[in-house]
Amino acid sequence: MIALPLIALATALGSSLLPGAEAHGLVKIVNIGGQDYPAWNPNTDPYLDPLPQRVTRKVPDDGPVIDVTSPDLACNQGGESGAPLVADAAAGSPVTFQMDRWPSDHLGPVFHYMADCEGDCTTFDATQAKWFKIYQDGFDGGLWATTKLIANNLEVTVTIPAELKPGQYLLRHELVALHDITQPQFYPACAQINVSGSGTQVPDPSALVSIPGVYNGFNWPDIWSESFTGFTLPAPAIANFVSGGASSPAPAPSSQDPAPSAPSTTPAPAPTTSDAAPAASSTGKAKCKTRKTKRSTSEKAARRARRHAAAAGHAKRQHH
Ligand SMILES: *[C@@H]1O[C@H](CO)[C@@H](O)[C@H](O)[C@H]1NC(C)=O
Ligand SMILES: [Cu+2]
Repeated sequence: MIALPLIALATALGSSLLPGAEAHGLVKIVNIGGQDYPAWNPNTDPYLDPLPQRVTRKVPDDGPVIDVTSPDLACNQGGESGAPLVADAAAGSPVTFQMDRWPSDHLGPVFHYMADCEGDCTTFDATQAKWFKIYQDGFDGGLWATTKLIANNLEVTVTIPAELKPGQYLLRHELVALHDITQPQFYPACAQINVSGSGTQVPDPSALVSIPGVYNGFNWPDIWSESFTGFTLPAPAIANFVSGGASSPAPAPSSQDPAPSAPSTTPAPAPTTSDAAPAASSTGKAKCKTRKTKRSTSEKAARRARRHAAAAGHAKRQHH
């Protein structure tokens, strides 16, 4: 009887001590144009010779980006420069991102953005991209998007806008974890896609945002607060498309400033005012930090978090 939990614990500890075993999550596979593409795996790919050719840009590890002003927010650390391959997909077709794992306590929204590479994605600097949002899922029916992702085989599917004009685009997948009320965590990853089709439209220039920039000043909620009832998604809204011709128009300069990160147009469904303003940090990458427990009602969650930390056996990463 007692053997089961012990075995479970031993297994968890054992696997976490293997090199590269981690406890947050990485994109494992991206299905683009009906084809599975393994994502860049920082635990194994860097050690292979020759280096594997991926359609996803590099990530250094499975940890979060925590500084919303860091260039790493675009496509993660190392993802500013291109991957060698671009995956073909038709406009209007689905793209599925599958994670290798995701901790159930890392609750938060899921976003997808795209950006025109203005030519060759393999040489395109992601920090210069003008992004438009094509997918967002926050908190609905008592469920966070990350919870739904876990229940959905660790997958989330987004559709390439059918009207989008052909060309090469970055598709940015992003999970945000809000379990640490002092510090939201961002997990971005970018795939390079060659969109085909007869579309002629471009995102409405007013929908274009810079990353970093998009979340500047956004007040992420205290999801553990008793008064937490809903989550107002950060701007921008899902992009509308307008006829835009053959060449990429220069993005309006006004889209560069962080203004779009104001709360979205919908009236706030009573978001909690978080008293834990995200502290600016000097580095983009961070370890998964301990969530501050400020209410006894959060004890259950805190215990969960401690279990998570114990199971993860983080010697170096100080997860929770
Ligand atoms: C992108 O797709 C178009 C249309 O299918 C094709 O002609 C072109 O060669 C592709 N480009 C790349 C870089 O794969
Ligand atoms: Cu984590």
